[in-house]
Amino acid sequence: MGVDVLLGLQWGDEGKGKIVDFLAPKYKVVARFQGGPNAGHTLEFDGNKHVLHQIPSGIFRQEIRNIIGNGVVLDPIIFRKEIEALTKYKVDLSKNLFISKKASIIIPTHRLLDAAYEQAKGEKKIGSTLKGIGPTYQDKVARHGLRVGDILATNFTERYTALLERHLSILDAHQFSYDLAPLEKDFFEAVEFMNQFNLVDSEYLINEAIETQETILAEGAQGSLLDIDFGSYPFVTSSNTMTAGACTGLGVAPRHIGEVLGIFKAYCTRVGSGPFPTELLNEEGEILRREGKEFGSTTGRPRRCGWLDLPALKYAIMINGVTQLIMMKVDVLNSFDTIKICTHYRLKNGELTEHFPYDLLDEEVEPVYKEFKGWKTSLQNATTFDLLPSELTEYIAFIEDSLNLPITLLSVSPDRTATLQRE
Ligand code: 2SA
Ligand code: MG
Repeated sequence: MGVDVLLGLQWGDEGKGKIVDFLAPKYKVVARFQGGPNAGHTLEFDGNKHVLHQIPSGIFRQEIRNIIGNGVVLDPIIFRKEIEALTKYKVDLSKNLFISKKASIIIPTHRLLDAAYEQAKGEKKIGSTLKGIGPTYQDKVARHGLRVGDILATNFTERYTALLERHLSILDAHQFSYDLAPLEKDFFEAVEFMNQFNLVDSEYLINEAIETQETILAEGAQGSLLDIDFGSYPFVTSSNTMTAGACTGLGVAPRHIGEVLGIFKAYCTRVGSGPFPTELLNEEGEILRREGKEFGSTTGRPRRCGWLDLPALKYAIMINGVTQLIMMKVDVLNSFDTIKICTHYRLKNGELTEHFPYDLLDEEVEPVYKEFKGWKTSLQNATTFDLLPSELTEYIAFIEDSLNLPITLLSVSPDRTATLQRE
C-alpha cells in the first residue's frame, strides 16, 4: 500500500490535475508536497473548468482528506481566493482540508523580490511565475522564513516585521519601487482567514494514514525537469519536484513509497526560459499550441511546444523510479500527417547519446528523430485501447518499448470521462 506518487515527467503542465481528479476515488488522502501558487492544476468536470494552485486536487470530493504538506510554500492571499472560488462546490473544508504548520508562508515582499531578481537578471531571467517561490524557499533554507504555525504565535507580527525588514533592504538595493500598504492589508486579512482552517502537524496525519493502510496519493507540481537538483538548472523551480520530494515534503519514509505514476504529454511543452531541445519554432509548434490550448494556467503565458523527447523522459523515469506511465493529450496530434519522437541527442562532437547532458545550453544538442505516420482522425469514439487507430497503437507501443514501462492510462480529451484505462 503506502504512498503512491503522481508526478510530471516533463517541464510541467502534463495534466496532473486531471489525472489526480480521475484517480481520486481510489484514494482516502491526497497531499501536495512541494511548490505553491506557481502550480496550476486544471480540472474539468460536469461542464466546469476549475484551476487549483495550492489546494490538492482531491478537494472536490468530500470523503478525501487533502493535505498541504510541509514542503509547500503557501501564499495566504492566493489561498483565500482559491477557497472563495470553491464555495459554490459546497464541500465542507473544515473536514477535508489540512495544512501543515511547517509549510512556509509567502509574504507580499517575496513576490516583489521575485520580480526584482528577475528584472536584475535581464536577458538571463528564469521566466519565473513571479509568485515569490524562489525567495520564499531561499528564506526557508537561510533559516529565517515564516511557517504556517507561526501565525498562531502571539508575536507573529514581530516575526513578520523582522523578515520584512530584510526584504526591504534588498528591494532598496535593487531600487525596486512598490506600494506595500494594500498588499499588507490583504496579507493580514488572509492570515486571519487561514487561521480558521485545520493547521496541523501533517506528518502525523499522513503516517497515521499509512499505519491504518489507507490509500494515499502525493500530488506533484511543476515537472521533473524543473527539479532544483536534476532539472535544467538554473532554469528550474526552487523545490525537489521528484519522488524524493514527496518524502521530505510530507515526512514519509522512502520505504512507504508505493506506485510512482509518471505523467507526460504525447508531445512536450515548456513555459519560461531555458533549454528545450525538441522545441518547434514553426507552424507545427503553432498547431500544437492551438490544438493543445497551451497557455499557462497561472500566468496565461503561451507555452513553448515541441516533439516528445525520449532522452529527457528516460532521465525523469530514472530519477523518480516510475512504475507506470500515463500519456496525456494524444488528441492534440490528431491532425498531423507525420509525428516525430526524439530518440537520441547528437552532441557537438557528432556523438549520439541517450543521456540528459549536464548543461543543455552549453551543449546545444541536436535531436535525432524517428518519424511516425499520423492517425488523422478524431479519437471521440475511441473509448477503449482496442478502439484506437492502428497508427496510434504503434506510436504507443514504440514509447512503451523504449521506456520499458506500460502506459496504463491514456487521455484523449480534457474531460474527466475521456480517460482510457488499460485492462
Ligand atoms: P518559479 O515561479 O520560480 O517556480 O519559476 C521557475 C521556473 O519554473 C517554471 N514553472 C512552471 N512551468 C510550467 N507550469 C507551471 N505552472 C503554471 C501552470 C505556469 C503558468 O501550471 O500552467 O501558468 O505560467 C510552472 N511553475 C513554474 C517557470 O516557468 C520557470 O521556468
Ligand atoms: Mg500547470
